Amino acid sequence: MHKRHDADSAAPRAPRPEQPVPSLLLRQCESIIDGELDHLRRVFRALELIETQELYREKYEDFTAYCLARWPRVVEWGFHPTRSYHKGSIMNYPNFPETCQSLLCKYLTPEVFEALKEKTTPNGFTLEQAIRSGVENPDSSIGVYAGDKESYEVFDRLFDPIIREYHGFDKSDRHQSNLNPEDLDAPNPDPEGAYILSTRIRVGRNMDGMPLGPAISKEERDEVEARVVSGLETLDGALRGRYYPLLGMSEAVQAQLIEDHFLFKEGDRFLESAGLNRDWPAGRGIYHNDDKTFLVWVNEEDQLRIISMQKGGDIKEVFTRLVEAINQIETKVPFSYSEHLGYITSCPTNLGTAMRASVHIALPKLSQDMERFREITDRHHLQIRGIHGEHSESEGGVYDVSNRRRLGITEVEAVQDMYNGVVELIEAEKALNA
Ligand code: ADP
Ligand code: IOM
Repeated sequence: MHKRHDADSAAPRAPRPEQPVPSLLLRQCESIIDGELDHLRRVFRALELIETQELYREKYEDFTAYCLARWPRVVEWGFHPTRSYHKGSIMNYPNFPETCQSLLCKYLTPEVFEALKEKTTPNGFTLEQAIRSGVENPDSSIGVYAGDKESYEVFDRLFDPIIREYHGFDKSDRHQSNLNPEDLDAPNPDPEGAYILSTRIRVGRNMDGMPLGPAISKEERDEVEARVVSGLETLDGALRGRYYPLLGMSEAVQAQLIEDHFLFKEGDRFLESAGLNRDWPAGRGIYHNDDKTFLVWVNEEDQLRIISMQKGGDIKEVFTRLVEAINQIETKVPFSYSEHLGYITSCPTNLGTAMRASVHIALPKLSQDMERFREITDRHHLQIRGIHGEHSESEGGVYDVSNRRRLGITEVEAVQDMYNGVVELIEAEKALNA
């Protein structure tokens, strides 16, 4: 039951904010679910937060526009001037800051927004959920997530141009796969180990028939974990290992695994806004062999991240181990796949091969001329990251260089892109040292 509250009727049933809530704000608060104290508390917390900001007066036309752009979740909490609590159907067009460079800002035009704002997938995933990460984090590179396979069709007017720009892949194109290591031409580009510190190749996978991370329920996530772990426990040879759930892992062990680049970090704000950190840490964990050359992340951005990594630049050995792992795991766990989009992932950048092949490479001279560095990486369709993963910085002239495209090219081509670019980067660095 929905009921309107004013300051006096609401106050005795919830802790009073330290400052009185301005009447302007209260007038906006038309729908608070009756009898739900927690709900009411959250609304007041939001009011307090907003009250301290006062920024909306300068930048936003009205208070609602400000709230919707800044805290889309406020809407879920029942805070909206004209409509009752109804998850997902009440958004206004977000106010992106002028500095926003994400593909969401670029392609979520008011027309696309109007066409999609009331749509939901069969799992109940909404546009508001899909774009929340990019709205709350305007520094996202993409800013949009799928909650299920159907999101890519239901919200195609948003996803298609993003996919086209990121991967160079059109609606009429068809994805292709080649996981044959024999087709990869990649002799170690740095046998002396002067430049490449380590090589890592990963693929993302999600279980067929399950919602993706942003829309999955706790029960479903736990079921994914159980089914994946029971599959992993049958692996043998070099892939044999153990599963370490995050629940119960000591903080020290977790921190060391992250520091050593084996485990995903905690509290990522982009994933948080996408709904990917719900119920943390339950259902998450890492499987690895003794040498930590083969690892599987469970229920991070994707339900599985299958990873092969080792010190040095033997890219072919890393790829061969990964292919062996993928082939074994897919006989145990059915993966979500589409003829058009390849492997289905929660972020559109990972569709297709879902493969990111990277080296940690020391380029202290070349990186002093980032324009030249980028000219080489762009020509080979590569991306530059810092050494603690996406959204991190370089340290000591060491960078993470990886293939950027993943859809519409085969796995072999993705790794070949990385290899060819790395060879040229090493040549450029060598020339600067001569
Ligand atoms: P993903 O590749 O899974 O999308 P990130 O970019 O967040 O994710 O990287 C995950 C982790 O993998 C980070 O700790 C990062 O430093 C590490 N990593 C990536 N590439 C390499 C590499 N070539 N060698 C060692 N660690 C790497
Ligand atoms: N894959 C995802 N973490 N990323 C592209 C986030 C972003 O939009 O910046």
